[in-house]
Amino acid sequence: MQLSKENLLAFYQTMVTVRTFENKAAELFAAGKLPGFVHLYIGEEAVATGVCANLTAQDYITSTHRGHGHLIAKGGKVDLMMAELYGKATGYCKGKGGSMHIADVDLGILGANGIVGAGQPIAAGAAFACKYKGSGAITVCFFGDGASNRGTFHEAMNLASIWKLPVVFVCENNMYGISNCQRDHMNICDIADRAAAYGIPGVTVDGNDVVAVFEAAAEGVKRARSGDGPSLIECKTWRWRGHFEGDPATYKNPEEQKAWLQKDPIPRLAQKIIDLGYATDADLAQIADAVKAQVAAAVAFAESSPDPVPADVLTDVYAGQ
Ligand SMILES: Cc1ncc(C[n+]2csc(CCOP(=O)(O)OP(=O)(O)O)c2C)c(N)n1
Repeated sequence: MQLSKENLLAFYQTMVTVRTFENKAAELFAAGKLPGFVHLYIGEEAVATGVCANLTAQDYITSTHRGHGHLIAKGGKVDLMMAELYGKATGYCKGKGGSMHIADVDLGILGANGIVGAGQPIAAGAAFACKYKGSGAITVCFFGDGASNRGTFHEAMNLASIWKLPVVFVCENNMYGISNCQRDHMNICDIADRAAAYGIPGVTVDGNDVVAVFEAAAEGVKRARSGDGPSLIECKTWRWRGHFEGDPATYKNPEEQKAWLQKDPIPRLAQKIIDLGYATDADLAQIADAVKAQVAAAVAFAESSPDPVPADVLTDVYAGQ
């Protein structure tokens, strides 16, 4: 598939926004400015970007504890996200959620989630609602290799299959569940093979190639929209950072880490754009500068925002109701 100049430049902008937001979050966390845990998606940007480029505002996604990339790719606002990371009253969850609990239902973002695998049944439920209402919308469920070992995965895949639900399961196989390498936590190489157990298509793609991800997702989305039911896409990728900020990741093989850093999805896309004559280095630098300014503005917004007040501690939560 030959994607247009507009498509590829939009991919670039999204991937650079995710990377810039996350690099800034790493810096802020190290400076002690962000309360709570932060799990970064650096290196995995092509997955969220390629998948979400197939979605409309009406479609839904479920996310994970590593959700910033999914949220940005689905249209989440970086200033409200940054304020949430800071725990400020202007954040997406008014400062009560932090990095792992950002949602924007108006944008179809059903929530990042600190419980591994929790998004899978939520995605099946959202897809059931779409089918029941005949809305034409679909749901994408993002999850990791570790989460594909949970019962929620098998239950959601089975129900989605028998009910032909409009859902695309996207496994981001970054090869680690915390410090546990995929080689040690499952006896298969390709998680996409698990689709066969549910009678649905399963495909493995290079998760660091945004165009390959886009194309695989386009197939899954087409199938879901046309009423043929779910599919499973496994995107092989790599988490550059530790499991969470502060984790030195000493369990990773340094040679493997080095090899994956060479496969950085962003310069790879930049090279493609330049080779096709769609933009110059200077044009791409201009995009990166604009994104940097946007993220700097998000930090300024967060830093100048008020803290939540103690009187609001029980508002917008279910406690006591
Ligand atoms: C139900 C549940 N079990 C365990 C944990 C602790 N935990 C947090 S992240 C994680 C690993 C998740 O690995 P994976 O699904 O591959 O996602 P990745 O972190 O690689 O993106 C675990 C076990 C949890 N949060 N929820």
